[in-house]
Amino acid sequence: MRYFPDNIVAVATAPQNGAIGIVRISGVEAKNLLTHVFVSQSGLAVSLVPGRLHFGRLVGVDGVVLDHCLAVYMPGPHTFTGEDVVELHCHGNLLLLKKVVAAVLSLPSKAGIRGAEPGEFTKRAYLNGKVDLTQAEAVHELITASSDAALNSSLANLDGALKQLIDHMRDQLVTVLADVEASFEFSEEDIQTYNPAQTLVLVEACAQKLKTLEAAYRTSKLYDHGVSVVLVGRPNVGKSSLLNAILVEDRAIVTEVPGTTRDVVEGAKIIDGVRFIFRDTAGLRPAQDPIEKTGIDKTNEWIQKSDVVIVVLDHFNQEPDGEPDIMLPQKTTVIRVLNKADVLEYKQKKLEQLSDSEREELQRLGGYDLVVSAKSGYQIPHIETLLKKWLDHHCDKTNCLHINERQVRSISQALAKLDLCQPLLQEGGLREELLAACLRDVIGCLNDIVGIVTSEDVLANIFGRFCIGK
Ligand SMILES: Nc1nc2c(ncn2[C@@H]2O[C@H](COP(=O)(O)OP(=O)(O)OP(=O)(O)O)[C@@H](O)[C@H]2O)c(=O)[nH]1
Ligand SMILES: [Mg+2]
Repeated sequence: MRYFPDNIVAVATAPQNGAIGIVRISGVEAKNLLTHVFVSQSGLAVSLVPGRLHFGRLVGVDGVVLDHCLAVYMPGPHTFTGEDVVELHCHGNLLLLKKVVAAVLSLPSKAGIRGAEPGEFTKRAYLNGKVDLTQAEAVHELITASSDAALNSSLANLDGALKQLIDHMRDQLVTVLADVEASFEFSEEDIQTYNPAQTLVLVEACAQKLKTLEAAYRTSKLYDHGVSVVLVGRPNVGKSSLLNAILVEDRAIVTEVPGTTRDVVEGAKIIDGVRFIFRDTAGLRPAQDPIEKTGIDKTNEWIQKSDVVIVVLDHFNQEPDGEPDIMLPQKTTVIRVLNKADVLEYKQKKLEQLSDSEREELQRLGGYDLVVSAKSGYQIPHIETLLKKWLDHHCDKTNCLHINERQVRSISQALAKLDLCQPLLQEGGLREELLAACLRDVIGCLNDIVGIVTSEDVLANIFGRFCIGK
């Protein structure tokens, strides 16, 4: 345990009015500070039982009652920060909570009391060895998760799943490194202190695990930022109508006038536990009007930035103006949707009335993925089905760990170093110094992930993103 000389205080709940607001104090004098502001209903000092919620009144230094509240005192080291912690469960008025914090800050304190910095409670938990860096980051990721999938993977990290995996890998590599380094001692004699074939198997197994974590990063990114889906096409094909049909709400303006949508209109929907962000855009056509031109520029930007592009068409076989000329990035998935199935005809039938085989024939001939009607709702759920398939293909749901950008940088560096180890082990013979150096680098990268030695800059960057009070 590290000793922090001062005490910190902050509102721990969201900065808005609510039923309950919590003020948290952590530090060596937490209990003492509490006894100065908290009295029983009758005005007497409360004898605090650790871990028990006590009902009483909060009083400022001038003796004025600030609130009726519940207070709990939790002695360290079995607390979140590892220090003595006090929580005041007040009425959730932000103005009131600020007064409570001000009252605590004005108390006499030998060690000093100050407002906590963003993420400082979690930083103390990390520095006191209560959590490793992956668990500390998981706290922030859990708070900001916007889908079930993001919640579950952050929770797995909070439980220590990533830490355990990295620790296990590192322990194995440390043992091998010790054996390889021992060979330096016996360089003159012909003694092999490690088994190159077995070491190679271990190195390959570690590389495989790290590759799985790299894949988990791509999945985590989708969980964190959502999947971006952009609706594009010529004006009037029904992009805005489709957006509204997918979201089941009147989100974008729909009119029969071509060029209605100028700006990007977006809305989100959770599909299979993941957040999809749908964006309706200005129709693509040669435009003179500067406002429409700017809108079309934005359409093209979103085509470049999105994971999935839904190209909407409203005439089969031949578009009157030719199909829109869309510059698609290489890896982007394109879904071609033929809209207005309620009015378009094929084989003298409305598209909605086609048999399955006729519809498949039409889709194949026109290269459409789907025939829909935004107006009647025909086949709209199938857009979700296609997006679920996309998700199955791009998300590794078997891997439930959350990997962030900082972690994946170290994972990739470790992988690059492991790649160097492999030929050294295969070729054999007198390359132990090089092998040991590579293994040391890999271990260093793994240490970075869990935060065994981490610079103050990196910590400031991680915890600076937290909210105050966490
Ligand atoms: N019959 C029929 N009409 C539709 C359908 N979808 C859209 N429309 C009509 O087509 C016209 C244009 O619809 P929008 O959704 O505004 O088209 P848009 O592609 O967003 O058009 P811009 O914003 O101008 O680019 C409106 O009159 C809609 O009512 C459909 O499935 N069937
Ligand atoms: Mg529109």
